[in-house]
Amino acid sequence: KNQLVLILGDQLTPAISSLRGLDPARTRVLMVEVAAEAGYVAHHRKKLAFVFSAMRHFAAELRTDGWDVEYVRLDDVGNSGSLASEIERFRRRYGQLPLRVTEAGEHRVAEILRSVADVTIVPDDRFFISSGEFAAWAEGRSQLRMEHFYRMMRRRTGLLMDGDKPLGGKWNFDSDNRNAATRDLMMTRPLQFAPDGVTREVLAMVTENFPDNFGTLEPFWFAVTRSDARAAFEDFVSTRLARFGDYQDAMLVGEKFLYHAAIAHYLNAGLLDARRLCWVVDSAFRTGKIPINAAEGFIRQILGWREYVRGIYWWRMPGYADENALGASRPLPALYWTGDTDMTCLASCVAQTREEAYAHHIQRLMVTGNFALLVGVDPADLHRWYLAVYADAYEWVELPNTIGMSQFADGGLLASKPYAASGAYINRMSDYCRGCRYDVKSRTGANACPFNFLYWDFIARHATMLRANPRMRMAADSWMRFSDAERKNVRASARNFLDALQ
Ligand code: FAD
Ligand code: DLZ
Ligand code: SF4
Repeated sequence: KNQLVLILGDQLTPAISSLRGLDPARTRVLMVEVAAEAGYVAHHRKKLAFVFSAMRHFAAELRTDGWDVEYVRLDDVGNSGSLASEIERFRRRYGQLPLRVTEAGEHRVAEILRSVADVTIVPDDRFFISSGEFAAWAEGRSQLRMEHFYRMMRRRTGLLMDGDKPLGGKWNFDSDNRNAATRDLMMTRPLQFAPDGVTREVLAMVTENFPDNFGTLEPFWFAVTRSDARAAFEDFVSTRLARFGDYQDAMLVGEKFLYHAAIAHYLNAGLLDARRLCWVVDSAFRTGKIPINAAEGFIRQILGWREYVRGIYWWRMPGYADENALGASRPLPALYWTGDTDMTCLASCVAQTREEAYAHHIQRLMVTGNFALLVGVDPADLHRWYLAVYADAYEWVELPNTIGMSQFADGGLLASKPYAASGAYINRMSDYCRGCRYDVKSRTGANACPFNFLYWDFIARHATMLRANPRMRMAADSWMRFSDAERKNVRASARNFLDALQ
């Protein structure tokens, strides 16, 4: 053997660039479960089980394909605990083979890999656009807008295009995606898979090694192989995708997945391929199986948002992680871990996060994210929470969503306005408020929905900055028109709530 290839836990595809063109007879593949990756945040226990089980299944897949895989388990005797030290240990045992690795998805790990001796780092071409091409697109623009990026990507790929025109006559059907769900709709759940022997071993290991981590481990139902992940996606396409567009922003108590795909953890780990997903959905529209708002809504999330946030991550790191344009400094309230609050919306989102390591986009953005924005949580603290609790969380995708989209901590680089909203938004899009002890229609006082006075308190705190933003000026001006007494009441309600919060 004359070549060593390291495959990371989110590079689980035989099409990974590090293996391309290599001869299995002359290559050793190394995969390592290490304490450092399992511990850089205290990951949800379902996420840990998913990553380790998917890694073990992928190692088996590679062996079946003829690769010689050295696989180090977390609890193996001698496991030295970090990526760099495991590479070194391998070389001590088997000789100084040159290392080849696909670039890491995270700045922290990229730095580690760069520091290894005799290493070749190859680009990760699982994405529609490289980080260099994104930077070239972004450089020199006075303002970045996802919509501009997205149209450029539609043209570039031909997805949902008819020549140079968007299929369906417009680029974006977002305004058709704002229906509130009702209980009489038929809900299906994501496809579930029973744990096999490998997964059961991993579950036992996670139980043993991570007793204090957040999150319910069982029932564990995630796909951990490429073929099961594909089956989960095909099931989404045939049972939920047609309604994905209509109900993308809806929330219902107890309905954790609605019409969402629940595939981001498969996609980010490498079990699914973004190009294939988009072309399957493109073809489902062209063959009349789904409406345009479903196809466009789904493709926009992957071709648009997913690629856009990745581009911003690599363009702005490492400084991006420390941005805090609104000067927010409150430590993350304990309720994010305990779910202990009378606010039904927040309690539901935290509870399902604990059970499933999943919440859909609007729950992340408009409930947990919105609340943190309004009460002024330190964005770095919140970032560590999102990175820990979701099975799909890797820094390249989580950080820009948290720092940029949700917290406006980059001052408007990624998003054109802060996603701040009062209880009226949550009431419109969900049935949370019906069972809540707070009154979503009241603005102040002990029974008022906290999102209401917290929203106006946020507007008041940042009024000068918000007046300069065309999309927020109206809200800032409305605040100015409140009577003195009402302003005092709002600020007192907020103060009382915030004093009790920690
Ligand atoms: P669906 O709603 O069915 O969407 C389909 C796919 O589109 C997703 O699987 C995902 O790959 C992609 N997608 C949708 N929205 C986004 C987005 N804003 N950015 C990137 N990709 C998107 N997504 C992650 O994959 N990992 C994260 O760590 C993550 N952290 C987030 C943190 C915050 C504060 C917010 C507001 C959003 C975050 N997202 C993250 C984006 C989004 O919430 C999830 O991708 C989505 O909820 C995953 O569920 P799904 O597969 O059912 O998605
Ligand atoms: C997320 C994760 C975890 C929990 N454990 C491992 C591991 O033990 N070994 C490994 O190679 N990768 C792991 N990963 C994924 C890495 O953290 C991921 O490669 C980086 O976040 C870079 O994207
Ligand atoms: Fe959430 Fe307010 Fe509705 Fe209660 S009333 S569920 S706190 S938005």
